[in-house]
Parts: sequence; structure tokens; C-alpha cells
Amino acid sequence: MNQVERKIYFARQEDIVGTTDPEVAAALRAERRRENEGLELIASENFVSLAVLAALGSVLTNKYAEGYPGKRYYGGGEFVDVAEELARNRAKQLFGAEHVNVQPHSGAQANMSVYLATCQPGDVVLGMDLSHGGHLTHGHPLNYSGKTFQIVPYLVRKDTETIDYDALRDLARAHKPKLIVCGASAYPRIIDFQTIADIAHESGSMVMADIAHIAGMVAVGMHPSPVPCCEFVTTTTHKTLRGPRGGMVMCKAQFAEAIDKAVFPGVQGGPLMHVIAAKAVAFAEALTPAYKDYIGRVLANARTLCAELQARGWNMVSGGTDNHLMLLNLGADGISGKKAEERLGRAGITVNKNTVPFDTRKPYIGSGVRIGTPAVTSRGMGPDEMKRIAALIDRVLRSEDEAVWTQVKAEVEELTRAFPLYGEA
Ligand code: DSN
Repeated sequence: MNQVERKIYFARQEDIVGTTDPEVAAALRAERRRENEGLELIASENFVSLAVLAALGSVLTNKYAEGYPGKRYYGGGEFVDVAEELARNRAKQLFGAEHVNVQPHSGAQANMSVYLATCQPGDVVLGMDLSHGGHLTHGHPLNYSGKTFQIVPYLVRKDTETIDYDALRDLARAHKPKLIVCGASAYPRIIDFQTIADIAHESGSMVMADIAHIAGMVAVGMHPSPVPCCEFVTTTTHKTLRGPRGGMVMCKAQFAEAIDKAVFPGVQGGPLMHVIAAKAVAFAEALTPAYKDYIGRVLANARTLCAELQARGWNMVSGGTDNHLMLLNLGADGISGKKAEERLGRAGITVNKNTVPFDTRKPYIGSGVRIGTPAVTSRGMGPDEMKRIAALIDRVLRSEDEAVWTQVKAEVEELTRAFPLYGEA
């Protein structure tokens, strides 16, 4: 598709919506403009291909397909079956998984399915604390996981701010959990899945590795894979994997039936077949050499951006990054994560506030910001742009002057114009 055709594609989408609903069409147009003009540094966001986008907007959204390929509770499933089989087989190939369920609507529902397949209410589960990099569904007291199971949180070490595997082993020995949950949403370092699996198996526990953030690196072999050593691996499909918003569960063959039953009818009803088709498209893209090259650039960009910010005096949790994200620790006495997020937003730079390990501020305020490179790399940005972005972030965070933020916004727009999203001018 050339640039003119892409423009027509989006204009048509918005015009079609606009013929019956100008208000929603205006929101679509404004969001496309925001995405195009801004610098997207939220570590969990990305820009999907036009093929993924088109599959999402397809007639498959019309179809009810409760059940699984070849065994649906509704007639007329022959073509959605094709899409789901393609998604399952491609995911298996991508990750070397024995069994895959591509139906979870989200990562939270993928995780819920694993809990449902493995645990009873009240069972002991070990999960990494949210403020140490974990996720709500890894046992936060306000989440179903924390309300249903007896959660024992594990932390990072104070000195290195990396997972305390020794403490984790002690907790596993003491509590003999049913399940150890690992994986993270704000952890910049390599996770040693093999060590965690060894710890779990020593204590008679099973492991669920949630690779939502690092799935892209795992798929191309740039992060150790939990698939061979963990019973269950869950992921979202829209972060580094660059697919549609959704979830997925992988497991050993012996748990296939339990997982399929847990996803449907345990947690969900009808699957989103248009999303499943888009997952299949994204997995095919992820199997190409171009995707491996993309992930290599995501990692190189993260290293450059992190080093440039550190060179300007900014403190990074754990002292750096091994993956696609970094956690800038603004310090207990510095501006809060919330303020930093707002200020950067005024300059057209989108990040999210985040707590840092042993944070004294509440999660809604936080002492850090999480910064990631998957989306800007999808636009084609490289090391030179990372250096420029580090300088822009530094200027915004060090200035109280709104005029500086406005000036940076103009520079952000100049930068993003050179990397048009979806080839738009
Ligand atoms: N909200 C996701 C993230 O930003 O990492 C995790 O679910």
C-alpha cells in the first residue's frame, strides 16, 4: 500500500463512521492525529500494521463462536475456525508451545484462566508485588487474584533492585504455594525463568510466567523463554508482539484441556473472532526476519535512551535496562511521577507514572515514570532520535516554565513529522 492509498484507507474509515456518527468520527480523527504528532513512550503500547487493523475492522466481529474450532455451539463457524486454527498454529510455532489458547480477551483474563485451571479459593500463590514491577493480576489486594487466593508477595532486592531469587526460594520453601506467578509489567531486567521454575518445582509448585511485556523478545530469542520450563505462559498480544489488543495462554499438553475449559466456559463466553483473526495476522508478521530486526532495534533504542538519560543525571531503577523499558526514579524529594507524566504530556511526550521499588508515594502519584521504545521503534526511529528524545525529556523535567514545555512540543512535532505514522504526511 502506498502513501496515497493509506491516506485514503483512513479517510474512508473515518468518513464511513462519519456518515452516521460524526461525533465518533471526530474522536477517531483526533486520536489518529494525537498518535501521529506525539511521541509514544508508554512501554505497553505499539502501532499495529494496516493488515492487523483491517482484520480488526472485519466482518468476523459479526460472528458468535462459543467453543473451539470444529466444536462450536453455533452454526456457521467454518471460516472463523480457519482464523482460529491459523492463530493457534502460528503462536505454537512462534513460541514453541505445546498448546495455545488464543481466545482470552485480555492478559487479565488469560491470567484468570490459569488461576481457575490450577487453584482453589484460599490456595497460596506467590506473586511479585505491583510496586516492585509485578501486575495487578499477580495478587494485588484489590484484584480478583488478591481477593481469591492467599497471596504471598515477593520483592526485588533493595541494593540491586532486581528480583531477590534467594528470598523467593525461602518463601516457596516456607509456604509451598500452589502457583508461583512471575513476569512483570515494570521490570527492566532479564527474568531468570529457569531459576524460578527450579524453585517452584523444588517446592511442588507450578509456575505461571506472564510475558505480556517481553513476548516479542521471547518470540525472537532475545530474552530467555519460559515456555520450556514453566507449566503456563500467558501474554497479551498488543505490546512488543505488535498485534491486536488481547490475551493468550500457552501451556504444556497435559494442561490443554483444563486451560481450554477455564477460558471457555470458565472465564469467557463468545470469543472475539475479529481479534483472533488479527492475532493470526500479527503472529505471521512476528515470524518474519523483519520482526526480529524490529525487536533488535527496540532493545538497542532502549539501551541508548536509557544511557542518554543517565548521562544527564537521571536515576534508573536497577541502574539500566536489558529490555524494552526503563523506570526513571525521580526520587522521594523530586517531582512525582504524576507531575512528570502531566508535564511530559504537555510537551507531546506520552509516558506513564509508575511506582518504584520501596516507593513512599501512593500508586496514583508514584515516584517514577516508565518509558519504553516499542512504539517509537515501529515508526522507524533509531539511536539518533533516542538521543534527541532524551534531551527533550531532560529539558521538560528540569523546567517549571510552561513556555519550555510548549517549545519542546513544537520540536516533538517536527521530529514525528519525519516519521509519519502509517505513512501519513
Ligand atoms: N496496563 C499494562 C501495562 O501498561 O503494562 C499492564 O496490564
